[in-house]
Amino acid sequence: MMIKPNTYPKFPRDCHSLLSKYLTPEVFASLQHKTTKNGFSLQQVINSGVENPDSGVGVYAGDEDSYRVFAELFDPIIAEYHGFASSDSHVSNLNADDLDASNPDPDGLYIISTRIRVGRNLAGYPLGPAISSDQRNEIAQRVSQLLSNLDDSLRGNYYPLSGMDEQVRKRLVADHFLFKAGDRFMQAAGMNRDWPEGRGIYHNGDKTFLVWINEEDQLRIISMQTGGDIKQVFTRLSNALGEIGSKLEFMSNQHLGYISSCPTNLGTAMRASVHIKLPRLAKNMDSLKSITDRHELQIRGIHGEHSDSQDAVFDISNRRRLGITEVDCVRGLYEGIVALIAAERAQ
Ligand code: ADP
Ligand code: DAR
Repeated sequence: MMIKPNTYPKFPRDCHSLLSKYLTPEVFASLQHKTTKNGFSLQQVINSGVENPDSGVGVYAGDEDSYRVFAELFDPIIAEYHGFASSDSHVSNLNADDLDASNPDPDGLYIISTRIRVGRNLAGYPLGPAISSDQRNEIAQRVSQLLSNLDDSLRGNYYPLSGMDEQVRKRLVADHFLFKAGDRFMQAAGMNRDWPEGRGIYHNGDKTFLVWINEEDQLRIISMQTGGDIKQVFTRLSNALGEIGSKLEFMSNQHLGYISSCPTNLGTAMRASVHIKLPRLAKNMDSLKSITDRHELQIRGIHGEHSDSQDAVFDISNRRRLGITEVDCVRGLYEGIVALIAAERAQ
């Protein structure tokens, strides 16, 4: 269901989304009749946040042009979420040699697993909310073909979601390898169209290297393993990105770095996370949150976004992704985890 075009939306009083904060009547009047080169409208940009007033952000871009055409709305949202001004430029650094982050939990007392993912979209295509079924299928074919030629430790197979055995799918999701079905936020943004057609997962034999195709981004490139060897996870991802990035042109620009539909995933588009068991801090959430806030870390549940922690296991990850390099993202997670483990021991 789409909201009415050219009608200034009403947000409930308890709505705290960045959309509701920055879509003033003046911004709405200025943007309401504009469309991007792909015909993407303001109504499409804001639909998810209007239909889901519990959104944290509430907007999605339909293409790279959205960030230019609707800059009056996207820029203040990006500035508040990432602390990144419209005049700033993003710098990338995926050099693992620059990452000084040993395993913060060598005895394996706290960290269950480490996962680092980046989102990527292909230059020359619209983003998820505006892409056509044919374009989405073309991307799935091109990317799965490219992945089938990866060597050595990255070698694996592609598994389309269409036709996947339901028990296999549920197991992959339960074991944290596969994405859940598109949520209501993605639904309202137009990202679940034709689901599950054109979606799938590639993974190597031991599921330490995975690529999601056409979920929220066209690619989610993932390195993950049990334990806390953050540097090994980062090195695997960096090597894979070097190989894949030499064969595909990713959508990016100097200002916003790698382009994603959700503005929270711009820049590095990197989320570096650990699943960490903190039974003592779990009883003192104010203390836990003061540490994650200080280190600009985000707390998610063990099944990812919009899920709950279980048995004192938390998904802790970097919150900022833009105006910070990939090495900085991972270093920031490392420092935060060191602080959390010290606080857990001191409880
Ligand atoms: P994304 O990381 O792509 O933003 P989610 O937060 O929904 O998406 O997480 C996707 C999946 O990755 C979920 O099943 C989640 O449990 C899993 N996951 C995230 N971090 C880790 C981790 N450190 N170890 C194991 N699984 C993880
Ligand atoms: N539900 C949207 C998305 C926020 C960030 N998470 C993403 N992109 N998966 C919101 O505005 O809360």
